[in-house]
Amino acid sequence: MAVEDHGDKVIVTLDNDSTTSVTVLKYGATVISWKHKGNEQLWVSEAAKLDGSKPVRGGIPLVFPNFGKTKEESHETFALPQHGFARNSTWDFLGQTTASPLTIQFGLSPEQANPEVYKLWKSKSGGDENPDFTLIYSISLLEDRIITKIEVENPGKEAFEFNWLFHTYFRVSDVEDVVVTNLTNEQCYDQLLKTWYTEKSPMVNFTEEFDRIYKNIHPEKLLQIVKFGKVQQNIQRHNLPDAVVWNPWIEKSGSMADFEPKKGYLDMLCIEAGHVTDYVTLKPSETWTGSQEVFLGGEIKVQSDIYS
Ligand code: TA6
Repeated sequence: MAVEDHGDKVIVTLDNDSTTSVTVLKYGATVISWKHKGNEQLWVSEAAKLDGSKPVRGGIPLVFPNFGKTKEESHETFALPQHGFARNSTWDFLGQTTASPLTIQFGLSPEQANPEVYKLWKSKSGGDENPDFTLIYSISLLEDRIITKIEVENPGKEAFEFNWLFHTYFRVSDVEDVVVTNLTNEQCYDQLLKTWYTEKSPMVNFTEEFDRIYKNIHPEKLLQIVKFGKVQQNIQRHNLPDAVVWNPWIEKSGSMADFEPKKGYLDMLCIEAGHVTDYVTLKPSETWTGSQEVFLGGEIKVQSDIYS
């Protein structure tokens, strides 16, 4: 059976390859496993809460309507917690939509949203109403890739603005042996140094805590995780101009109770495609779509100088 609903999660398996599968927890519509021929491509903490008590530490948590936490008191997302409420709400499983590619869908609207958190999202006009929204999340499983696509709709009477981000935790074997391509010459905000600068590394590497938001990366640029000259994962973005690259390293992972094992920082790397350096504004009856296509292997593509 290609698509199995297990109540709290949905498991999708390729008809012609039972070792390639994706598992999605309905809580947060969080992809918690993507196996390619039995090899797990995502990292999930051994202490991750999968019972809905807090956002999953790992897999592909979904960030909406705010990335991080704004300091702008007048902003309608000011009262929301870091990364919003999509990742800590239980989504509706809408079923399989297509067979080729094998695609399933999840939906979230005010009816399903975590009420304690959703109510903190104020309307742009300052009225008592919270913004009305509909999220349709599609996950496609193919031979050597997954595609995650989000549609954000505004069924309401007022415009609202939002960020979107796929907070993807990739599994890597020893992050110290890994580089990421095609971020050279991109503008980035260093969350640790609290400053903007131009990325100068031909291939970004990891030897300490790393938390950078890359802004408006040319859409043709493919972000690649490369180990010893071999491409592990490729992240192709569609309508997602920004990417956050994050590794908590020793101290930060040590401070997170749900980050286990503590050496796990060596086995993970977040490459997070999104629209986070400014807000998308959605007028009534408009729809916005963003997606990432993550595929394995292939050649190293050095695109740094082509698009700068
Ligand atoms: O995506 C990077 C980041 O914003 C980091 O600054 C770190 O806070 C990470 O997200 C995890 O956030 P969380 O709320 O899941 O602990």
